[in-house]
Amino acid sequence: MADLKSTFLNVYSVLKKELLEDPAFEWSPDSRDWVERMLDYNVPGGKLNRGLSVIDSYKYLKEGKELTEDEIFLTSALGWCIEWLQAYFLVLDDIMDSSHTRRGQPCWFRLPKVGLIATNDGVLLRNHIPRILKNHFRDKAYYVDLLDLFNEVEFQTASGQMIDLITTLEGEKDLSKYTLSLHRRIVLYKTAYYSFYLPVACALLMAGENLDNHVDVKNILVEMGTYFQVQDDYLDCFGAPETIGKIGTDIEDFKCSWLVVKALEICNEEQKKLLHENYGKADPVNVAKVKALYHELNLQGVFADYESKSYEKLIASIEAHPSKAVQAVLKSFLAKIYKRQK
Ligand code: GPP
Ligand code: MG
Ligand code: MG
Ligand code: MG
Repeated sequence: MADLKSTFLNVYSVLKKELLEDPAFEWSPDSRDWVERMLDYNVPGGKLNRGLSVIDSYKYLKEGKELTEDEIFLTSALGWCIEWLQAYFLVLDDIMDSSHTRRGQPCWFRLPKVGLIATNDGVLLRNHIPRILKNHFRDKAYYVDLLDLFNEVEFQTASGQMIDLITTLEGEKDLSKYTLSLHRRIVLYKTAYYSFYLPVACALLMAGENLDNHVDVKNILVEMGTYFQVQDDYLDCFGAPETIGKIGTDIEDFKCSWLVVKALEICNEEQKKLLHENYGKADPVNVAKVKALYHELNLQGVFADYESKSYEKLIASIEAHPSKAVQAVLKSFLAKIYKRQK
């Protein structure tokens, strides 16, 4: 059997072909070329962890039973719906965050031919999800639940993104409101639901489960998602751009990042003054001063400590779960992200 990733990528080609022949639109060569280029640039180039997680989770839920061709195709299609959702979020997030690079290439909106057409491309990417679901899941008993799940999670993510953005302007750069509880609220909504809960919830629906019976799994997954976004915040400053594929902008953007929250918690008055004067400014001189302070405060050590404590807590809550299959899914996810460098 070809490896999972190449099977998954084959399904991408099938889904793309269907979208480029969508009968609800009169396609021209130009429009087809645009959408194809836009999809190839933005959808398949990431780590594909979220998408592949759907297949993995479903396998665990089937307790090792070999999946049928049909099950492999359907779990892959759901995985791709999450990758499409991610592409939609990232295309728009990069505009909102004034980012420069993503997945080792210029952000889509930075291409001279694209610019703000990228906003409409985001809308298209978002619309492709219900079209994929309609093409492949319309007859399933869980179709309505699937649509509802994607809608709920998208709403939570957009709401998280909203608080991520408005905290950077409200009260004109007031660092005193940047606390761990505000940070937690932002990352729970903007990242944890779509990145961690959604893949497993898709697999549970396909396995015929009622999501209301799996609140405990959801709670563990969103904890893991919170840890994942703390890593993202850490890598924004301390990661290698060649490895993470993007250049950090959190300091320039005055983001309520885990790093600035921790810095504020442990700094003295003089250091706090330096933060107030330099955080949230685009000038590289200001950014360098903030980074130097992060080093002085040993935020790398503080993060390493957070990382091992989070790991232990997560393992303990996973092991408290009654189902061995669920434990296996959750542990495999955690292993994929623990101490990640990208
Ligand atoms: C990640 O934040 C959050 C998202 C990508 C959700 C965006 C949601 C929208 C509704 C557009 P981030 O800005 O820290 O991610 P990155 O570091 O990858 O830019
Ligand atoms: Mg961003
Ligand atoms: Mg952002
Ligand atoms: Mg980030």
